[in-house]
Amino acid sequence: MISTELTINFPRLQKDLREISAIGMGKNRGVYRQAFTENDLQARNWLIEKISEAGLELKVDGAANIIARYVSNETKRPSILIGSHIDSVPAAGTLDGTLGVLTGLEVLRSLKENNVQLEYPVELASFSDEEGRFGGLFGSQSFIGRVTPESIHNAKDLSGTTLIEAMENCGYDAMQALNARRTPESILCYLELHIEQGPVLDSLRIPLGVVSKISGLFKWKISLIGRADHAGTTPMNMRADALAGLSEFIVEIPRLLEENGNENSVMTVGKVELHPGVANSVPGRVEFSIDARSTEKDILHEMNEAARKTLSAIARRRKLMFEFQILSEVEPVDCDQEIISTIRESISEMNTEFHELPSGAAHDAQILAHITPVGMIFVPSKDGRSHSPAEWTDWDHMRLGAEALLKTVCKISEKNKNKLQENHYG
Ligand code: HGY
Ligand code: MN
Ligand code: MN
Repeated sequence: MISTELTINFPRLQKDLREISAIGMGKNRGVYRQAFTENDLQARNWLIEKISEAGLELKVDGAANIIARYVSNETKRPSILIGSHIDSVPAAGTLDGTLGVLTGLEVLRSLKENNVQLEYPVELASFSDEEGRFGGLFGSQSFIGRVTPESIHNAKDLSGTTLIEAMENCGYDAMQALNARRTPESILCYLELHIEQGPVLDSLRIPLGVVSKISGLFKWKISLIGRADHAGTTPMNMRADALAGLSEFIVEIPRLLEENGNENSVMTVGKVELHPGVANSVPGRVEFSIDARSTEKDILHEMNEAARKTLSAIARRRKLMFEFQILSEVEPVDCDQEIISTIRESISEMNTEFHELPSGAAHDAQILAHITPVGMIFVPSKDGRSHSPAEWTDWDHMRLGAEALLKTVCKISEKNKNKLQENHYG
């Protein structure tokens, strides 16, 4: 039986967070740790050093996922896997992904320092490029064997840098990602602690969240192509103005979601580039991103169809062409009911309030869900802010989240031990 006094070393977690937050901290206190950049590499090296210092087994797989492992009894049993990411979007906060990796590291260190005897190894994975500089969830997709030589070869960021080049600059061979696949039998289940990145827990003043389902998404890069013309001499009715086309599409988004989405549906145009992009030329070409999300697979499909139809109707009416590139498509998933109830039990034993809610953000957990049962613990985001330097979570909520993660790992080991014994006598 595992001692109820078992706890994490919170001051150490705070110190870790302060240290890694300084890596890639740029202007206006934003974090710039995009995947396979110099800053990401520095953070990777920092994490590798922490894992080695803790005396945990360390591995960097073919997709450059950093993996730590704690084994109490030499067993060939599958691992309880904890994961998240330390790469960030540009001008990010300090917690998105990183808090999940650091609390996972703290769980493994606490288990090891207290020589806790579990029935299963416990692993921590810091997955590469979760944020999708090169499409999305590259590290966890490789971990479950969903990358191909073609998908690796074609992956590039919005400025045209290829994944192969970026990984090579960091000393990795991208094609080795083909060797990162882990068999489903080697993983018992997957847990991820993450900031909510939305306003629900903060507005309810509830310290912890248990995730019921994780939104799916599609992410496109679109080019609308009209004709660059003189801004002074071209009559309005003779223009093929690409930006006017995009502007009309953006105005259509609320109607498109009302007709085809549900209360969890969102659609965002987050990046726009104009060509030639000067005041006295009619925009002949506009390149932009569409990021659309829903918790329901069929609704996401409706949104996808509706967006395509709306774009082609606008292009036709305005004499524009449009090119289309799918950057990423990720299915929505349900979290595992047994893990959900184990997380609920753990938090209840801590006499702490929690709320069950869906995740609007994508997470590595929804990739792992294709090979193993998954569960997620949320901590509140102040004012619901994320992907911004305003991102923050109360220290006490971080501590509660880490304690809940540790408790859940021990509970899962206990529950499955009994299951194993049942199987043994079954
Ligand atoms: O985009 C997302 O939902 C996540 O932050 N990668
Ligand atoms: Mn994240
Ligand atoms: Mn993110």
